[in-house]
Amino acid sequence: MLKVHHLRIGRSIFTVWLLEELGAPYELEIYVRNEMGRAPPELKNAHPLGKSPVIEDDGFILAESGAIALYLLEKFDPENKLGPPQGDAKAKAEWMQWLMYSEASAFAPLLMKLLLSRTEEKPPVFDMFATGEVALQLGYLEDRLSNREFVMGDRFQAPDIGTTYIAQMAERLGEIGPYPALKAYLDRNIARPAFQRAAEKTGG
Ligand SMILES: N[C@@H](CCC(=O)N[C@@H](CS)C(=O)NCC(=O)O)C(=O)O
Repeated sequence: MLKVHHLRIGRSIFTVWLLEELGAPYELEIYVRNEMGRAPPELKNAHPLGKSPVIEDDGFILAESGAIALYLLEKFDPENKLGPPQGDAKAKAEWMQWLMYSEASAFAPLLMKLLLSRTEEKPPVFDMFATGEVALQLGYLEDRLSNREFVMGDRFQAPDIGTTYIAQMAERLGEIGPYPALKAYLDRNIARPAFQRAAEKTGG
């Protein structure tokens, strides 16, 4: 059975959420962060980078949430309910852009904010960059969601999973206040039964 190596608390809950949305069978191996908030060394037994998510499917090992999402869709979504549009190159590329956006553009500024929140020192070069970039990324999402229920339109699809992760991180960092459409989107998505099951099974 497909195994997910899940590090609490972090983005691999979103791999589990996708599996729950797809109704796919899986088992979980759960790891706990150390006192510095880092992964324990045992996660390196699953993948040399020692980061999560990692999936293991009959000896096939895969890391990187976006690639994992595509693999799971290919394997468990034969009716293509949550996957990319087929046959239209532009529509598919736009869908892929949104699948990758959360990890590629949105995440780094939020991570920088998170790290800055853990230290007294706030070097202006980092602080100003993070503040400006967080506003840019969250403002972009706010615009996108101000007239759409989900990032691709009126239907929940796989790119919503990573985007919800960004919204959740923004909320944890106290940054979501100025973005009501993003906040409503977050609340709507985490109320989904599949997310609730993932949260319960992983412990967050
Ligand atoms: N780009 C990778 C990032 C993986 C990653 O950094 N995962 C974090 C969890 S949120 C992690 O394992 N951090 C633990 C550490 O770096 O010690 C992905 O999306 O899968």
